[in-house]
Parts: sequence; C-alpha cells; structure tokens
Amino acid sequence: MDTNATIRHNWQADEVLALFALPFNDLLFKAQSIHRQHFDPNQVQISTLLSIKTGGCAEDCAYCPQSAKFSTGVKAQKLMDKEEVMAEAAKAKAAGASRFCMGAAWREPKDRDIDKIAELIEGVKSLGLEACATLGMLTDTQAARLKSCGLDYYNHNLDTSEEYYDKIITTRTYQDRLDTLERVRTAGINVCCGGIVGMGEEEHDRAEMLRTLANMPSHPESVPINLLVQVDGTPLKGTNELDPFDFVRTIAVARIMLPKSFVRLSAGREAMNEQMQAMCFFAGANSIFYGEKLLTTPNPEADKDMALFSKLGISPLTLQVEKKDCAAAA
Ligand code: SAM
Ligand code: DTB
Ligand code: SF4
Repeated sequence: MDTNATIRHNWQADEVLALFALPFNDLLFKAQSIHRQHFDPNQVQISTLLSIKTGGCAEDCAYCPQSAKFSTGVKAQKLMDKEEVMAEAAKAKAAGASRFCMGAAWREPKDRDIDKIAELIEGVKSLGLEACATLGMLTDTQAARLKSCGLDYYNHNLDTSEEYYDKIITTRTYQDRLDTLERVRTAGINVCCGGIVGMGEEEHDRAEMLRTLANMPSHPESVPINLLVQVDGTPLKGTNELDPFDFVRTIAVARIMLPKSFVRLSAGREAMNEQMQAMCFFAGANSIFYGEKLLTTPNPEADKDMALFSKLGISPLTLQVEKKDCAAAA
C-alpha cells in the first residue's frame, strides 16, 4: 500500500471525467506541475521490446496481429534461442536502452516455458539491463519463479475499461487480468500495466481504465499508454482514429492520477509527429519503447528518437542493475 498522502487510491468516476473536461492548457499545466514534483522533466526511460515467441496465439484480442484467429500475415515462430535473444539484448544495451522487454504471444505460459524464460532473464540481467517480460496470465508459482530469477517488471495490460472489455476480447475476462496482476504484485515483481486507446472506446472508458489503475492498492510502477496500431486483418482495422488531443489528454490524466509511476508513450509513435510526442512528454510521459520494432509492427528508428531527444534537451535515464544468478536463486 502506498503511504504518501499525495498518492490517492480513491478516485471517483466524476472526478476523473472532470480532469478530462479541463481546458487543455489547464490540464497540461496541472500534469506538468505534478510531474516536476516527482521526476526530472528532462529525463525519459527507454525500454526495448523483443518478440521472443511470435504469432499463433489462441486469444482473440481484436487489436492484435498475433492472434491465430485473424489473417494478418504475421508468421508464427517458436520461442527464440537464448543466443539470439542475447544478441538482441546486447544491441539494445549498446543503443542505450536501460530495460529489455520480452513478449510472447501466449494466453499463458506452460511451466516448462518458465524454465526457458528464466534463462533468458538471467542472460538479459547479466548485460546490466533491467528485465521485463509479458507472457500472458500467470499462476502464483510461475510469478514466484520469475521473481526468484530476478525479473524486474511484468507487463500485463488492462487494455481498456471493464465495460468496453468484452467488445475487444472474449477469450479471457477482466477479472483474469486483475488476478494475474495481483499475483505479480504479491510475488514482489514491479507491475507494468496500462492499456490501448483509439479502439473506438469513449472518453469515459479511458477514464475508467485509469481509475482502475489508480485505485489499485499500489500503483503500477510503469503505465504504458498505447495508441492502437491498426493492423490489416484485425477486427479493429478501420476504427475511427482518436483525436490526437484526446490522446495527449489521456497521458496528462494518467500523470495526475499516477504521480510517481513511469507513464510510457508506447505503441503508436510511428503515426505521431515530433510535435505530438513533445506534447506527450510535456503532459508527463517519461518512458518510451525504443528501437525500430515493437513486437511485430514498426517503431521510429533509434537515431530519429535520439535526434528528437536532442532537440528537446531530453536525456535517457540510466541505471545500475544488480546481477543475479538464476540457478542459485531457484
Ligand atoms: N500475450 C501477452 C498478453 O496479451 O498479455 C503478451 C503480449 S501482448 C502483444 C502485450 C500488449 O501489447 C497487449 O496487452 C496490448 O496492450 C498491446 N498491443 C498488442 N497489439 C497492439 C496494437 N495493435 N496496438 C497497440 N497495442 C497493442
Ligand atoms: C505494451 O503495453 N505495449 C507493447 C508491450 N506492452 C508489450 C506492445 C505493443 C505491441 C504493438 C503491436 C505489435 O508490434 O505487434
Ligand atoms: Fe495473444 Fe497477447 Fe495478442 Fe491477445 S494480445 S492475441 S493474448 S499475443
């Protein structure tokens, strides 16, 4: 449980809607003021993603190019070998990332998958990177095993509001997601949890998703806000695009409600110009995915991001990572 008085867990629906309804400049000023109380406004954390197991997923998440239920042209690939993953992690480290996030297109991992993932975590951490994984639903035992191998963050998103959820996914429930998040928290792994906007939801859905995150007993340490990447073949292809200002508003409200969390400007940057990304940083975003690919879709080139950082006077956050021997910890 957070103890700091500025950290609230009792947001009411109308209070959140009132934040969304503020004049744009008032909202951004409030968000930036809160941001400065907790963070250096000119530092942004950077994480690099790798899809370690791609496509062929049994779930029906309507946004996802990796679901086996849609024809999106994504080629299914088995879990990558440790050597290949290490080579990608070393590249990410050399390019300046501080965290390496491994994503698998699974509904949930099998116990024998966790043994392989444990080796990958150990390898990533030996390079001095923070390790993050997103593997779908977890059991208590799996979460504890990942923690014992030194996993720093687990990403598992709410994706949207509880009310809108069944328009997007039918193969697992909102409660399933909350249960996994609770298991990750109990295991002592940092929680990375956010969602996607631009899926045809209403403003009150974006408000409710943020309210669910902020009213958790502890705020997720990392909150990815993804703008839907519309992929051919997915049911959400052709959805009306979200007004860019409504995207920035979502970032600002997230910053206000989750003052100490890293708010990540996540998927969708390829479709944003530099001015919009700068506005998101002003609204309180202080983390990005870095490197030319997200999981299966493109992301801005690393050089382009570094040039943007330089124009804005932003520097990437660097950290010291403790190394851990997984075999000894298990
Ligand atoms: N299979 C695991 C799961 O669903 O938890 C892990 C990987 S899954 C691809 C991780 C997250 O990526 C999803 O929860 C969703 O928020 C995000 N995502 C997937 N496709 C996306 C898209 N087209 N646009 C934006 N975000 C997307
Ligand atoms: C998150 O919230 N966004 C990332 C990460 N967590 C795993 C994934 C974005 C995926 C975008 C679509 C794709 O590249 O396949
Ligand atoms: Fe599978 Fe994850 Fe994509 Fe859903 S978001 S279809 S669970 S890979």
